[in-house]
Amino acid sequence: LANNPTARRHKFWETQPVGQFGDVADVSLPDGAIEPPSPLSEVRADPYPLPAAFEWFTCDLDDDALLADLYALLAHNYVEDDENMFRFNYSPAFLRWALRPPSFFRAWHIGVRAKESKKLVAFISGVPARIRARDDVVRMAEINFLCVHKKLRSKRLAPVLIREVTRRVHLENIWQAAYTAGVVLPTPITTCRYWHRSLNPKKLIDVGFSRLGPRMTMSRTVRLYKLPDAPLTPGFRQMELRDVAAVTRLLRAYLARYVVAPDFDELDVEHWLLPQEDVVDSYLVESPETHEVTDFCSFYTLPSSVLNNANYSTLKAAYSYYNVAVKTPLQQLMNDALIVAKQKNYDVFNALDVMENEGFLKELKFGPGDGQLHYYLYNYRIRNGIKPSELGLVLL
Ligand code: NHW
Repeated sequence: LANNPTARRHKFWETQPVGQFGDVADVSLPDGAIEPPSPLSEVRADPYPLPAAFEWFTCDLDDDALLADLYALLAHNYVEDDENMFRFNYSPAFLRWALRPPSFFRAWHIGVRAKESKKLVAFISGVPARIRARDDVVRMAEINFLCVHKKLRSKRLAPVLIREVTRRVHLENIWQAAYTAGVVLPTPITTCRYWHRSLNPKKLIDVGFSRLGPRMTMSRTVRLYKLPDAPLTPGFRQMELRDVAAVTRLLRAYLARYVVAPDFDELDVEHWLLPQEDVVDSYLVESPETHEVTDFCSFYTLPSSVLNNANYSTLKAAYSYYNVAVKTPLQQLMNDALIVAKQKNYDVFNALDVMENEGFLKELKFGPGDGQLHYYLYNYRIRNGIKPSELGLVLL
Protein backbone atom coordinates (compact mmCIF):
# COMPACT_ATOMS: atom_id res chain seq x y z
CA LEU A 1 0.00 0.00 0.00
CA ALA A 2 2.90 2.34 0.70
CA ASN A 3 3.48 2.80 -3.02
CA ASN A 4 -0.13 3.16 -4.01
CA PRO A 5 -0.61 6.90 -4.43
CA THR A 6 -4.33 6.59 -3.76
CA ALA A 7 -3.76 4.13 -0.87
CA ARG A 8 -6.98 2.42 -1.91
CA ARG A 9 -7.50 -1.25 -1.26
CA HIS A 10 -8.44 -3.43 -4.19
CA LYS A 11 -10.41 -6.30 -2.74
CA PHE A 12 -10.52 -8.12 -6.08
CA TRP A 13 -7.24 -7.12 -7.69
CA GLU A 14 -5.27 -7.97 -4.53
CA THR A 15 -6.22 -11.61 -5.10
CA GLN A 16 -4.98 -11.70 -8.71
CA PRO A 17 -1.55 -12.54 -10.19
CA VAL A 18 -0.71 -8.99 -11.19
CA GLY A 19 2.05 -6.69 -9.96
CA GLN A 20 0.85 -5.33 -6.60
CA PHE A 21 1.53 -1.76 -5.52
CA GLY A 22 3.39 -3.10 -2.47
CA ASP A 23 5.84 -5.06 -4.67
CA VAL A 24 7.11 -2.08 -6.61
CA ALA A 25 10.19 -1.63 -4.41
CA ASP A 26 11.08 -5.35 -4.40
CA VAL A 27 13.90 -5.66 -6.92
CA SER A 28 14.35 -9.39 -6.30
CA LEU A 29 11.16 -10.27 -8.19
CA PRO A 30 12.03 -11.62 -11.65
CA ASP A 31 10.50 -10.53 -14.97
CA GLY A 32 8.04 -12.93 -16.60
CA ALA A 33 5.13 -15.07 -15.38
CA ILE A 34 4.06 -14.29 -11.81
CA GLU A 35 2.59 -17.77 -11.28
CA PRO A 36 3.15 -20.95 -13.31
CA PRO A 37 0.39 -22.52 -15.42
CA SER A 38 -1.79 -25.11 -13.67
CA PRO A 39 -2.53 -28.52 -15.14
CA LEU A 40 -5.65 -28.12 -17.31
CA SER A 41 -7.39 -30.73 -15.16
CA GLU A 42 -7.21 -28.22 -12.29
CA VAL A 43 -8.95 -25.42 -14.18
CA ARG A 44 -12.45 -24.98 -12.82
CA ALA A 45 -14.87 -26.75 -15.18
CA ASP A 46 -18.05 -24.80 -14.43
CA PRO A 47 -18.80 -21.13 -14.98
CA TYR A 48 -18.63 -18.90 -11.90
CA PRO A 49 -21.99 -18.34 -10.20
CA LEU A 50 -23.96 -15.22 -11.10
CA PRO A 51 -26.71 -13.52 -9.06
CA ALA A 52 -29.88 -15.62 -9.46
CA ALA A 53 -31.66 -13.36 -11.97
CA PHE A 54 -28.82 -13.63 -14.53
CA GLU A 55 -27.24 -16.23 -16.78
CA TRP A 56 -24.08 -16.57 -18.89
CA PHE A 57 -24.58 -16.30 -22.60
CA THR A 58 -21.86 -17.00 -25.17
CA CYS A 59 -22.32 -14.48 -27.95
CA ASP A 60 -22.42 -15.53 -31.59
CA LEU A 61 -21.32 -12.47 -33.56
CA ASP A 62 -22.51 -14.05 -36.83
CA ASP A 63 -25.98 -13.41 -35.50
CA ASP A 64 -27.00 -9.89 -36.60
CA ALA A 65 -29.64 -9.58 -33.88
CA LEU A 66 -27.12 -10.44 -31.15
CA LEU A 67 -24.59 -8.05 -32.66
CA ALA A 68 -27.24 -5.31 -32.55
CA ASP A 69 -27.86 -6.07 -28.85
CA LEU A 70 -24.14 -5.90 -28.06
CA TYR A 71 -23.82 -2.68 -30.04
CA ALA A 72 -26.71 -1.16 -28.07
CA LEU A 73 -25.34 -2.28 -24.67
CA LEU A 74 -22.02 -0.61 -25.41
CA ALA A 75 -23.50 2.46 -27.13
CA HIS A 76 -25.48 3.23 -23.97
CA ASN A 77 -23.22 1.94 -21.20
CA TYR A 78 -19.57 1.87 -22.30
CA VAL A 79 -16.76 4.35 -21.62
CA GLU A 80 -17.48 8.07 -21.14
CA ASP A 81 -15.10 10.97 -20.57
CA ASP A 82 -14.76 12.42 -17.06
CA GLU A 83 -17.35 15.12 -17.73
CA ASN A 84 -19.87 12.70 -19.33
CA MET A 85 -19.99 14.69 -22.56
CA PHE A 86 -19.00 11.86 -24.93
CA ARG A 87 -19.37 8.07 -24.99
CA PHE A 88 -17.52 5.61 -27.26
CA ASN A 89 -19.75 4.38 -30.04
CA TYR A 90 -18.02 1.33 -31.53
CA SER A 91 -19.88 0.34 -34.72
CA PRO A 92 -21.25 -3.19 -35.26
CA ALA A 93 -18.75 -3.75 -38.11
CA PHE A 94 -15.92 -2.62 -35.81
CA LEU A 95 -17.02 -5.03 -33.08
CA ARG A 96 -17.02 -7.95 -35.54
CA TRP A 97 -13.53 -6.95 -36.67
CA ALA A 98 -12.20 -6.46 -33.14
CA LEU A 99 -13.61 -9.71 -31.80
CA ARG A 100 -12.90 -12.16 -34.63
CA PRO A 101 -9.18 -12.11 -35.48
CA PRO A 102 -7.43 -15.28 -36.72
CA SER A 103 -8.11 -18.28 -34.45
CA PHE A 104 -10.52 -16.37 -32.20
CA PHE A 105 -12.51 -18.32 -29.59
CA ARG A 106 -16.26 -17.92 -29.59
CA ALA A 107 -16.31 -18.90 -25.90
CA TRP A 108 -14.37 -15.70 -25.11
CA HIS A 109 -17.28 -13.47 -26.23
CA ILE A 110 -19.05 -13.54 -22.92
CA GLY A 111 -22.43 -11.98 -22.26
CA VAL A 112 -24.59 -11.87 -19.15
CA ARG A 113 -28.31 -11.63 -19.70
CA ALA A 114 -31.42 -11.40 -17.55
CA LYS A 115 -32.94 -14.91 -17.30
CA GLU A 116 -36.46 -13.69 -17.83
CA SER A 117 -36.26 -10.90 -20.41
CA LYS A 118 -33.09 -12.29 -22.08
CA LYS A 119 -31.83 -8.72 -22.16
CA LEU A 120 -28.04 -8.40 -22.48
CA VAL A 121 -26.82 -6.55 -19.37
CA ALA A 122 -23.06 -7.13 -19.27
CA PHE A 123 -20.20 -8.23 -21.50
CA ILE A 124 -16.49 -9.01 -21.53
CA SER A 125 -14.35 -10.35 -24.34
CA GLY A 126 -10.96 -11.75 -25.12
CA VAL A 127 -9.13 -12.41 -28.37
CA PRO A 128 -5.93 -14.43 -28.76
CA ALA A 129 -2.66 -12.67 -29.60
CA ARG A 130 1.06 -13.35 -29.51
CA ILE A 131 2.72 -10.54 -27.61
CA ARG A 132 6.45 -10.20 -27.14
CA ALA A 133 7.86 -8.85 -23.88
CA ARG A 134 11.60 -8.31 -24.35
CA ASP A 135 12.64 -11.55 -26.08
CA ASP A 136 9.81 -13.68 -24.76
CA VAL A 137 6.92 -14.23 -27.23
CA VAL A 138 3.89 -15.11 -25.10
CA ARG A 139 0.45 -16.38 -26.10
CA MET A 140 -1.95 -13.96 -24.47
CA ALA A 141 -5.56 -12.88 -24.44
CA GLU A 142 -6.34 -9.25 -25.20
CA ILE A 143 -9.25 -8.37 -22.94
CA ASN A 144 -11.63 -5.60 -24.00
CA PHE A 145 -15.24 -4.33 -23.97
CA LEU A 146 -15.81 -5.02 -20.27
CA CYS A 147 -19.18 -3.42 -19.66
CA VAL A 148 -21.86 -3.58 -16.97
CA HIS A 149 -25.22 -1.91 -17.58
CA LYS A 150 -25.48 1.42 -15.72
CA LYS A 151 -28.31 0.07 -13.55
CA LEU A 152 -26.14 -2.83 -12.31
CA ARG A 153 -23.02 -0.91 -11.33
CA SER A 154 -21.09 -1.26 -8.04
CA LYS A 155 -22.50 -4.72 -7.31
CA ARG A 156 -19.17 -6.53 -7.83
CA LEU A 157 -20.29 -7.99 -11.17
CA ALA A 158 -17.08 -6.90 -12.91
CA PRO A 159 -14.87 -9.26 -10.84
CA VAL A 160 -17.20 -12.16 -11.77
CA LEU A 161 -16.88 -11.30 -15.48
CA ILE A 162 -13.10 -11.05 -15.16
CA ARG A 163 -12.85 -14.38 -13.30
CA GLU A 164 -15.04 -16.06 -15.93
CA VAL A 165 -13.05 -14.77 -18.90
CA THR A 166 -9.86 -15.83 -17.06
CA ARG A 167 -11.27 -19.35 -16.62
CA ARG A 168 -12.17 -19.62 -20.31
CA VAL A 169 -8.73 -18.33 -21.34
CA HIS A 170 -7.08 -20.88 -19.03
CA LEU A 171 -9.12 -23.66 -20.69
CA GLU A 172 -7.19 -22.84 -23.89
CA ASN A 173 -3.94 -23.24 -21.94
CA ILE A 174 -3.24 -19.50 -22.09
CA TRP A 175 -2.08 -17.87 -18.84
CA GLN A 176 -1.32 -14.25 -19.67
CA ALA A 177 -3.38 -11.28 -20.85
CA ALA A 178 -3.01 -7.65 -21.95
CA TYR A 179 -5.56 -4.89 -21.40
CA THR A 180 -5.86 -1.14 -21.05
CA ALA A 181 -8.05 1.02 -18.83
CA GLY A 182 -8.55 4.66 -17.99
CA VAL A 183 -8.60 3.75 -14.27
CA VAL A 184 -5.56 2.96 -12.12
CA LEU A 185 -5.40 -0.69 -11.08
CA PRO A 186 -2.50 -2.76 -9.71
CA THR A 187 -0.22 -2.01 -11.62
CA PRO A 188 0.31 -0.40 -15.01
CA ILE A 189 3.33 -1.42 -17.13
CA THR A 190 3.10 2.11 -18.54
CA THR A 191 0.79 5.11 -18.58
CA CYS A 192 0.09 6.90 -21.86
CA ARG A 193 -1.62 10.11 -22.83
CA TYR A 194 -3.96 10.72 -25.75
CA TRP A 195 -3.21 13.65 -28.05
CA HIS A 196 -5.83 15.15 -30.35
CA ARG A 197 -5.43 16.84 -33.71
CA SER A 198 -8.43 18.94 -34.77
CA LEU A 199 -9.59 18.33 -38.32
CA ASN A 200 -12.96 20.06 -38.00
CA PRO A 201 -12.20 22.67 -35.31
CA LYS A 202 -15.51 24.48 -35.56
CA LYS A 203 -17.53 21.36 -34.77
CA LEU A 204 -15.10 20.30 -32.01
CA ILE A 205 -15.57 23.68 -30.34
CA ASP A 206 -19.36 23.63 -30.85
CA VAL A 207 -19.68 20.23 -29.11
CA GLY A 208 -17.32 21.22 -26.28
CA PHE A 209 -14.52 18.82 -27.27
CA SER A 210 -12.10 21.72 -27.54
CA ARG A 211 -12.05 25.41 -26.72
CA LEU A 212 -11.08 28.44 -28.72
CA GLY A 213 -7.49 29.26 -27.75
CA PRO A 214 -6.67 32.55 -26.01
CA ARG A 215 -6.53 35.46 -28.50
CA MET A 216 -7.92 33.18 -31.23
CA THR A 217 -10.92 33.75 -33.45
CA MET A 218 -12.84 30.95 -35.12
CA SER A 219 -11.54 31.87 -38.57
CA ARG A 220 -7.91 31.95 -37.35
CA THR A 221 -8.47 28.57 -35.72
CA VAL A 222 -9.92 27.10 -38.90
CA ARG A 223 -6.92 28.44 -40.83
CA LEU A 224 -4.47 27.06 -38.24
CA TYR A 225 -5.75 23.50 -38.73
CA LYS A 226 -6.22 23.67 -42.51
CA LEU A 227 -4.62 20.82 -44.46
CA PRO A 228 -3.77 20.28 -48.14
CA ASP A 229 -6.47 18.60 -50.24
CA ALA A 230 -4.44 15.50 -51.14
CA PRO A 231 -1.48 13.57 -49.68
CA LEU A 232 1.90 15.04 -50.55
CA THR A 233 4.19 11.99 -50.64
CA PRO A 234 4.63 10.49 -54.14
CA GLY A 235 3.47 6.84 -54.15
CA PHE A 236 1.20 7.25 -51.10
CA ARG A 237 -1.78 4.91 -51.64
CA GLN A 238 -4.23 2.64 -49.86
CA MET A 239 -2.93 -0.78 -48.74
CA GLU A 240 -4.31 -3.76 -50.73
CA LEU A 241 -4.35 -7.53 -50.26
CA ARG A 242 -1.28 -7.90 -52.49
CA ASP A 243 0.70 -5.77 -49.99
CA VAL A 244 0.25 -8.07 -47.00
CA ALA A 245 3.67 -9.74 -47.25
CA ALA A 246 5.54 -6.44 -47.68
CA VAL A 247 3.64 -4.74 -44.85
CA THR A 248 4.24 -7.72 -42.56
CA ARG A 249 8.00 -7.51 -43.23
CA LEU A 250 8.06 -3.76 -42.56
CA LEU A 251 6.00 -4.05 -39.41
CA ARG A 252 7.89 -7.03 -37.93
CA ALA A 253 11.23 -5.32 -38.43
CA TYR A 254 9.88 -2.13 -36.89
CA LEU A 255 8.07 -3.61 -33.87
CA ALA A 256 11.22 -5.59 -32.97
CA ARG A 257 12.56 -2.30 -31.53
CA TYR A 258 10.00 -2.13 -28.74
CA VAL A 259 10.03 -3.78 -25.34
CA VAL A 260 6.38 -4.88 -25.55
CA ALA A 261 4.79 -5.37 -28.99
CA PRO A 262 2.57 -7.78 -30.89
CA ASP A 263 4.23 -10.57 -32.87
CA PHE A 264 2.26 -10.19 -36.12
CA ASP A 265 2.33 -12.74 -38.93
CA GLU A 266 0.75 -12.31 -42.38
CA LEU A 267 -2.63 -13.60 -41.24
CA ASP A 268 -2.68 -11.05 -38.42
CA VAL A 269 -1.70 -8.24 -40.77
CA GLU A 270 -4.40 -9.23 -43.25
CA HIS A 271 -6.97 -9.14 -40.47
CA TRP A 272 -5.82 -6.13 -38.47
CA LEU A 273 -4.52 -3.86 -41.21
CA LEU A 274 -6.24 -4.53 -44.51
CA PRO A 275 -8.61 -1.56 -44.98
CA GLN A 276 -12.27 -1.98 -44.08
CA GLU A 277 -14.60 0.95 -44.67
CA ASP A 278 -15.21 2.92 -41.44
CA VAL A 279 -13.31 0.32 -39.40
CA VAL A 280 -9.61 0.42 -40.27
CA ASP A 281 -7.66 2.41 -42.86
CA SER A 282 -4.11 1.67 -43.98
CA TYR A 283 -1.89 3.53 -46.40
CA LEU A 284 1.60 2.88 -47.64
CA VAL A 285 4.26 4.50 -49.73
CA GLU A 286 5.22 2.53 -52.82
CA SER A 287 8.40 3.93 -54.29
CA PRO A 288 7.55 5.25 -57.80
CA GLU A 289 10.97 4.02 -59.02
CA THR A 290 11.51 0.62 -57.40
CA HIS A 291 7.87 -0.23 -56.49
CA GLU A 292 9.16 -1.22 -53.10
CA VAL A 293 6.86 -0.59 -50.12
CA THR A 294 8.90 1.74 -47.93
CA ASP A 295 6.49 3.21 -45.36
CA PHE A 296 3.16 2.44 -43.80
CA CYS A 297 0.53 4.15 -41.64
CA SER A 298 -2.89 3.21 -40.33
CA PHE A 299 -5.77 4.38 -38.18
CA TYR A 300 -9.00 2.89 -36.90
CA THR A 301 -12.44 4.47 -36.72
CA LEU A 302 -14.10 4.93 -33.36
CA PRO A 303 -16.87 7.53 -33.24
CA SER A 304 -18.12 8.96 -29.97
CA SER A 305 -21.71 9.84 -29.21
CA VAL A 306 -22.09 13.48 -28.29
CA LEU A 307 -24.32 13.52 -25.22
CA ASN A 308 -26.73 16.43 -24.76
CA ASN A 309 -25.91 18.61 -27.76
CA ALA A 310 -28.68 20.13 -29.85
CA ASN A 311 -26.71 20.26 -33.12
CA TYR A 312 -24.59 17.11 -33.22
CA SER A 313 -25.02 13.49 -32.16
CA THR A 314 -21.62 11.99 -33.09
CA LEU A 315 -17.96 12.85 -33.42
CA LYS A 316 -16.09 10.96 -36.10
CA ALA A 317 -12.67 10.13 -34.66
CA ALA A 318 -9.66 8.40 -36.23
CA TYR A 319 -7.18 6.71 -33.87
CA SER A 320 -3.56 6.28 -34.92
CA TYR A 321 -2.79 2.54 -35.07
CA TYR A 322 0.53 1.18 -36.41
CA ASN A 323 2.90 3.41 -38.39
CA VAL A 324 6.30 2.58 -39.88
CA ALA A 325 8.41 5.32 -41.44
CA VAL A 326 11.58 4.09 -43.11
CA LYS A 327 12.18 6.28 -46.16
CA THR A 328 9.56 9.00 -45.67
CA PRO A 329 10.05 11.18 -42.56
CA LEU A 330 7.51 10.12 -39.92
CA GLN A 331 6.16 13.66 -39.64
CA GLN A 332 5.45 13.80 -43.38
CA LEU A 333 3.86 10.34 -43.36
CA MET A 334 1.55 11.27 -40.50
CA ASN A 335 0.71 14.59 -42.15
CA ASP A 336 -0.51 12.53 -45.13
CA ALA A 337 -2.55 10.37 -42.71
CA LEU A 338 -4.16 13.59 -41.38
CA ILE A 339 -4.88 14.71 -44.94
CA VAL A 340 -6.69 11.49 -45.90
CA ALA A 341 -8.58 11.50 -42.59
CA LYS A 342 -9.72 15.05 -43.32
CA GLN A 343 -10.73 14.02 -46.87
CA LYS A 344 -12.80 11.24 -45.31
CA ASN A 345 -14.60 13.67 -43.06
CA TYR A 346 -13.16 12.76 -39.67
CA ASP A 347 -13.54 15.49 -37.06
CA VAL A 348 -10.46 14.62 -35.02
CA PHE A 349 -7.35 12.43 -35.26
CA ASN A 350 -6.17 10.92 -31.95
CA ALA A 351 -2.83 9.37 -31.10
CA LEU A 352 -1.18 8.00 -27.97
CA ASP A 353 2.38 8.96 -27.04
CA VAL A 354 3.51 5.37 -27.76
CA MET A 355 6.29 4.25 -30.12
CA GLU A 356 7.84 7.25 -31.90
CA ASN A 357 4.69 9.36 -31.80
CA GLU A 358 6.32 12.05 -29.60
CA GLY A 359 8.30 12.86 -32.73
CA PHE A 360 5.34 14.33 -34.62
CA LEU A 361 2.60 15.24 -32.12
CA LYS A 362 3.56 18.86 -31.36
CA GLU A 363 4.81 19.61 -34.86
CA LEU A 364 1.56 18.42 -36.46
CA LYS A 365 -0.55 20.50 -34.03
CA PHE A 366 -1.85 17.72 -31.80
CA GLY A 367 -2.77 18.97 -28.33
CA PRO A 368 -2.52 16.85 -25.14
CA GLY A 369 -5.81 15.42 -23.86
CA ASP A 370 -6.77 15.19 -20.20
CA GLY A 371 -7.33 11.45 -20.01
CA GLN A 372 -4.64 8.84 -19.39
CA LEU A 373 -4.58 5.31 -20.66
CA HIS A 374 -2.91 2.70 -18.46
CA TYR A 375 -1.56 -0.52 -19.99
CA TYR A 376 -1.62 -3.76 -18.00
CA LEU A 377 -0.38 -7.33 -18.27
CA TYR A 378 -2.04 -10.14 -16.32
CA ASN A 379 0.28 -12.72 -14.76
CA TYR A 380 3.38 -11.15 -16.29
CA ARG A 381 5.81 -8.88 -14.48
CA ILE A 382 7.97 -6.25 -16.10
CA ARG A 383 10.04 -4.83 -13.26
CA ASN A 384 10.03 -1.00 -13.13
CA GLY A 385 7.62 -0.88 -16.07
CA ILE A 386 8.47 0.76 -19.39
CA LYS A 387 8.17 4.20 -20.96
CA PRO A 388 5.33 4.88 -23.44
CA SER A 389 8.01 5.23 -26.13
CA GLU A 390 9.10 1.64 -25.39
CA LEU A 391 5.60 0.32 -26.03
CA GLY A 392 4.74 -1.02 -29.49
CA LEU A 393 1.21 -2.21 -28.74
CA VAL A 394 -2.07 -0.45 -29.57
CA LEU A 395 -5.25 -2.01 -28.24
CA LEU A 396 -8.67 -1.02 -29.61
S1 NHW B 1 -11.39 -0.52 -20.04
C1 NHW B 1 -13.11 -0.18 -20.17
C2 NHW B 1 -13.89 -0.72 -19.04
N1 NHW B 1 -15.30 -0.41 -19.24
C3 NHW B 1 -15.87 0.76 -18.92
O1 NHW B 1 -15.25 1.66 -18.37
C4 NHW B 1 -17.32 0.90 -19.31
C5 NHW B 1 -18.12 1.69 -18.31
N2 NHW B 1 -18.01 1.09 -16.99
C6 NHW B 1 -18.55 -0.10 -16.65
O2 NHW B 1 -19.19 -0.78 -17.43
C7 NHW B 1 -11.14 -1.67 -21.42
C8 NHW B 1 -18.29 -0.57 -15.22
O3 NHW B 1 -17.96 0.55 -14.43
C9 NHW B 1 -17.17 -1.62 -15.14
C10 NHW B 1 -16.89 -1.94 -13.66
C11 NHW B 1 -17.62 -2.91 -15.82
C12 NHW B 1 -15.86 -1.13 -15.76
N3 NHW B 1 -10.74 -3.01 -15.59
O4 NHW B 1 -18.61 -4.62 -10.55
P1 NHW B 1 -17.92 -3.59 -9.73
C13 NHW B 1 -11.45 -3.08 -20.95
O5 NHW B 1 -12.52 -3.57 -21.22
C14 NHW B 1 -12.59 -3.21 -10.80
C15 NHW B 1 -10.49 -3.90 -14.59
O6 NHW B 1 -18.54 -3.29 -8.40
P2 NHW B 1 -18.61 -1.61 -11.72
C16 NHW B 1 -10.40 -3.82 -20.17
C17 NHW B 1 -12.48 -2.25 -9.62
O7 NHW B 1 -11.13 -1.84 -9.46
N4 NHW B 1 -11.06 -3.84 -13.38
O8 NHW B 1 -17.70 -2.22 -10.53
C18 NHW B 1 -10.98 -4.73 -19.12
C19 NHW B 1 -13.00 -3.10 -8.48
O9 NHW B 1 -12.02 -4.06 -8.07
P3 NHW B 1 -11.14 -3.75 -6.75
C20 NHW B 1 -11.92 -2.82 -13.15
O10 NHW B 1 -18.29 -0.18 -11.83
C21 NHW B 1 -9.90 -5.45 -18.37
C22 NHW B 1 -14.11 -3.91 -9.17
O11 NHW B 1 -13.83 -3.86 -10.59
C23 NHW B 1 -12.22 -1.87 -14.15
O12 NHW B 1 -20.03 -2.00 -11.55
C24 NHW B 1 -10.44 -6.41 -17.32
C25 NHW B 1 -15.47 -3.27 -8.92
O13 NHW B 1 -16.40 -4.09 -9.53
C26 NHW B 1 -11.59 -2.00 -15.39
N5 NHW B 1 -11.80 -1.13 -16.39
O14 NHW B 1 -18.06 -2.36 -13.04
C27 NHW B 1 -9.35 -7.15 -16.62
N6 NHW B 1 -13.11 -1.01 -13.64
O15 NHW B 1 -10.15 -4.87 -6.65
C28 NHW B 1 -8.82 -8.31 -17.44
C29 NHW B 1 -13.35 -1.40 -12.38
O16 NHW B 1 -10.46 -2.42 -7.01
C30 NHW B 1 -7.80 -9.11 -16.67
N7 NHW B 1 -12.63 -2.47 -12.07
O17 NHW B 1 -12.08 -3.68 -5.59
C31 NHW B 1 -7.24 -10.28 -17.47
C32 NHW B 1 -8.25 -11.43 -17.53
C33 NHW B 1 -7.81 -12.59 -18.45
C34 NHW B 1 -6.64 -13.33 -17.84
C35 NHW B 1 -6.20 -14.58 -18.70
C36 NHW B 1 -4.98 -15.35 -18.17
